[in-house]
Amino acid sequence: MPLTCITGRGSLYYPPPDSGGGSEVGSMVDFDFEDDELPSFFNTYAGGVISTEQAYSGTRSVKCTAAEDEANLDWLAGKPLHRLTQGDEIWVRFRTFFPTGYDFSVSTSLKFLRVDQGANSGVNRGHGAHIDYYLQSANDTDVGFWNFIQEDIQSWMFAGAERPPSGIIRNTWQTWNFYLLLHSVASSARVRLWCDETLIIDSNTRATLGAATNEVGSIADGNCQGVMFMTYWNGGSPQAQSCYLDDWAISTNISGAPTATDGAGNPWIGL
Ligand SMILES: [Ca+2]
Repeated sequence: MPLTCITGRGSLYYPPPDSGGGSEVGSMVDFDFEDDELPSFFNTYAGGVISTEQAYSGTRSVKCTAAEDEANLDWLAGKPLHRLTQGDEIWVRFRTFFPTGYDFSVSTSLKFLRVDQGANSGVNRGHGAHIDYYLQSANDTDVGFWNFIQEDIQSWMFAGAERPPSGIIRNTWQTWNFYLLLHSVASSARVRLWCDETLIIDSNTRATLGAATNEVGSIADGNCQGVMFMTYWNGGSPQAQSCYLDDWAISTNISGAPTATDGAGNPWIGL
């Protein structure tokens, strides 16, 4: 299997889906959103528009807008070229800009940084329950806390004051990295989340797959949702508002693990 990294940086290029015949090319994607249209990687939900209002790299980013009371955001989700199964790993990196006044108020949890996983056959292949970081207890001034849930298990990783601070700063570009080691046994799974250079969550207390045979689906799987930024706002956005995203990169163990490491030696895509 070739360990080819496909980069879409600065272009719309993204290879066609593999035929499932074992000739998968890599799933490394790296988008700086400097073109006129969203890359075709965002094949599940392409919500968002290219904007020059804010940028981390170059002069453009993706502007993601919620209307007041809008819950179903459908912002930026894409299916990888190949399926990921038990023992596989995925790294994601992107940058966000939440303007001054951005109101995170939500009825329960704001669903953030999601990956869809599910059964390995049928129309719902790779689609079943989400692997989620949720933002909780945030509002018009507070930036709240992170929590984690793999929805097949319905058990929060953190409770009450144990939840790690979100670290969100309004009106500032921030870089988020997350890592998942996919496994149905908690002690063999791993979840990590970084805000800029800070490792906020590092845990193997929750399984990341609902069953040993579950998969993160590929572009060949009709109902799977893939890797998502923000897709649903419980109770709806409290106001009409926009945020911005730039420099989205995804790598897997199949395309090749990132060679960069954080200060503790953990592989990550990096800043
Ligand atoms: Ca850019």
